[in-house]
Amino acid sequence: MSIRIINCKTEYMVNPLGLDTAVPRLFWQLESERPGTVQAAYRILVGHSREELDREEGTAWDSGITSSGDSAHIGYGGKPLEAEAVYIWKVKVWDGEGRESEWSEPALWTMGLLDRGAWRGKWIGRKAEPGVQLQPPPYLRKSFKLRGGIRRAVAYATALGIYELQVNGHRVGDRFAPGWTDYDKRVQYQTYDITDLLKAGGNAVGVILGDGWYSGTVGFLGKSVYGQRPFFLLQLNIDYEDGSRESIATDGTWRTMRGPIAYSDMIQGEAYDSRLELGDWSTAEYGDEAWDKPDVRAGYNGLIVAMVEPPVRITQTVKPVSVRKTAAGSYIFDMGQNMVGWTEVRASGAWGTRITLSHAEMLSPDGSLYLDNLRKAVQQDHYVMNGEGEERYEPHFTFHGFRYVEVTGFPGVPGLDDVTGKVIHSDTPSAGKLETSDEMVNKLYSNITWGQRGNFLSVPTDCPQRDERLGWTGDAQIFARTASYNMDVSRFFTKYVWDMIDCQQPSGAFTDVAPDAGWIRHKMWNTRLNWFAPDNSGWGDAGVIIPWTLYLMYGDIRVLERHYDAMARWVQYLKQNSDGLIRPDYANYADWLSIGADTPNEVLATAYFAYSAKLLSRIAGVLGKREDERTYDELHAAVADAFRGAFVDGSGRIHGDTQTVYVLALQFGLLTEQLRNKAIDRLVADIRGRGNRLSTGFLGVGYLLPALTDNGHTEVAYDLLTQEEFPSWMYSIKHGATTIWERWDGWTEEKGFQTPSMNSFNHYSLGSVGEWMYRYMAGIEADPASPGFKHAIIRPRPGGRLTWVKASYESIYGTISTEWQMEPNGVFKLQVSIPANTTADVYVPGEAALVNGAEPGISPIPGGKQDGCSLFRLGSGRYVFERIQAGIPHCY
Ligand code: RAM
Repeated sequence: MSIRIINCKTEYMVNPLGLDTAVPRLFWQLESERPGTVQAAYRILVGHSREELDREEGTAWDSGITSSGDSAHIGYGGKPLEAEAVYIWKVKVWDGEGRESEWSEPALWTMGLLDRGAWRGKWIGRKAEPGVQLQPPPYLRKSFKLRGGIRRAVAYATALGIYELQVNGHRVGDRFAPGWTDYDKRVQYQTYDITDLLKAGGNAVGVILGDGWYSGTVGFLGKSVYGQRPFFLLQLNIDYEDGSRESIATDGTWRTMRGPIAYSDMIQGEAYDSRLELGDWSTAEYGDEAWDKPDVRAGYNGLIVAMVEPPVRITQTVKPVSVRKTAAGSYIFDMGQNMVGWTEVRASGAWGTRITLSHAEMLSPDGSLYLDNLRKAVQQDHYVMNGEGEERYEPHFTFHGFRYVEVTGFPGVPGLDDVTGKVIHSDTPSAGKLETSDEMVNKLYSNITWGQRGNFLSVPTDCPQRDERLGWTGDAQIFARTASYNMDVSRFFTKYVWDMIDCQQPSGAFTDVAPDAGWIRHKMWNTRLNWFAPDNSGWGDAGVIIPWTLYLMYGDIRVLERHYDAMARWVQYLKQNSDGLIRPDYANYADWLSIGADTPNEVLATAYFAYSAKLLSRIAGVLGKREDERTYDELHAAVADAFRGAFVDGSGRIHGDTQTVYVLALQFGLLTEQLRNKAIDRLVADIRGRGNRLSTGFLGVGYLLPALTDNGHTEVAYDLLTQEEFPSWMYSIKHGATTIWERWDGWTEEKGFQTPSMNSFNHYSLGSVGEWMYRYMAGIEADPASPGFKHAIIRPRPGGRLTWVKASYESIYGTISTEWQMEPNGVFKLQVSIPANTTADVYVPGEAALVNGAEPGISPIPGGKQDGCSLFRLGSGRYVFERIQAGIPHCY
């Protein structure tokens, strides 16, 4: 039985191009049938070619045989990395008994442009058409001749705006590049290897340039937040076999024209007239004599950094489930799923026929599209046909949140095949799977993941349909843990932390939305309306909670190191802006969208202050900053003390007396042992008193079920999970929800739709219960002492009406899975799989034994009985446990 090395990654990616970090981190996974496999040593070779590696040479780095169990986050330790160079690497390992693996398959990364001077091009765009509100996206092109013998051609591209790149008529790259950043501070560039698309002789590069977030509409913050119109920057470096180099870069010699797109705006939709198409405009043969000179921008003062976030892509297509003709003669398609992206329409018809596609999440009672909740967003795309055979159309720089599509002007009668939904989001690979014996719980899980798909688009947005779509930090933090079980969000959140840092205020305050995009200004203007809070508890705290989540889930220490000072500034700010460690009550989002329970702002704010201090202490500990660790731990204790003094009375009642105050006080360590018990009693009494209903909003909801389970009330947690009466998760499902709603009462039997000014049906925050489903129901828990699931805590909590649960999670070390069944005869079975080079503590309810698995005969660790569970300390392998003594139904 041998050890194999699989899934070699660099900076969390498979063969990434264009890195700009001086020390890329390497990852690999081990695979072995031998139970308890651990890595004892590794050797990494990094060179410039496969041949070199075949000779077992690492001209860039030979780590030598290094004693270490680490197989993730191994920092490159060789010669200084050179800009644009290709690095190929492989690794082999030795296990605890000295057995040697084969070399891994070679993996690679390339470096990008490392200094500003390497960008020799100019930012180019097209002058605005006078008097036109929504401008047509410019087309830009350049043709050029190349010699034969091209060895390698790499394009580095970015935009202030968003771009679609074409080379010799072929589309290159993904959607919505370069993504959303605070363009005043930084823009990301993308790297494309286009060697195969170029040829000796004539070549051409073409670009369609959209406004995107840069100059288009950003939520309700208006148009042109960062600039008036978009600009594009490209550096194409061509290396020949003979060692010479040629470069093509954007400059005044390019040509520009408007094309068939009249406008394409994220919030306003698109209009496209196919009669104005430009033909093969991105090929060398195209005659661009009639095209104009581009407009050259003076320069750009922000940073141009390599792409951190994963690209936005179409990840799947959706077919409509039904279509219905309306009285007005249009057709309404039901996609069967509230989704985000756009529709592609297929039609054959006469020249000049105008087809309009309108998108909405819901239908009004009369069966028409429910558009009121879109506010000022126009989720409409218009297409004018050219009449030449079968035509297909999909928009370019816009997206919509919808389940229903109304097609107006279709020539003839459209069939289900004439409309296709395209799902777009940041391509964060799926990481988790979860299935249970209960169909409604499965649907809830599906709704949670669709909410993530719909809202992780360059930044974590709050909603995808109305004129908002902003990176609300509070929403992001409460959902971050759920998100990272569902999908690999390592790079997505690494980038989002940059967004938060870029708009951290001089005071130290983290903002409510990131990128800020003018929200702070907007808010200050609203001060007149008494609406201004310089920070919002639970929102700003995302600046500490999200980096901590990246550490917990991926073992990422770099993010902690890099942003430590910023996090410390936030905690310092909280301290300075409090009175005797009690925070003011201005944080006016409170426990946003709670239902029938108002948590006082100052209670929430003080609780979150304590939590940020606590996490910062742990982060300081991870970074070896012992003094800070102690200081912030003491600060946490002092804030907790102040919290009790100000808000908790002798009977254990916490000011506000809401579920959220108890939940946060319990989970943030604010109570004494005695007060904990009282808080638990009050929490449970409140839930029971409401007929097993919750009342939590965004800030409390994520901690609600964990608080119950951590404190011996798993049954109450299950009662809430499967509650079908209003307000509850299942209430929305009973009424047809396919995504998580923004509000518990987004729609009710009594009142119908909630106020349209704020009623999204695709908002992930209340879906933060996904975290509990993985960590508690399925029992796959991270261990902060050995993060990234190097050591896992497996502790499933059976309960409620569920008879089985099956879950898996792709950790950076490999797949962890759990599967439990509660059989009618009371027998409880648990199957667990632990990846190589990791260990786990497995808690099985009651008196349990290993009945089958990697090493039969393994017994619970002596004295390992904990909280009514048998505890097994295990290495990698597959194991099956059974409770041998029936009658202890749950593990608390
Ligand atoms: C709304 C959104 C968002 C929330 C803020 C406070 O606009 O619902 O999710 O974070 O308000």
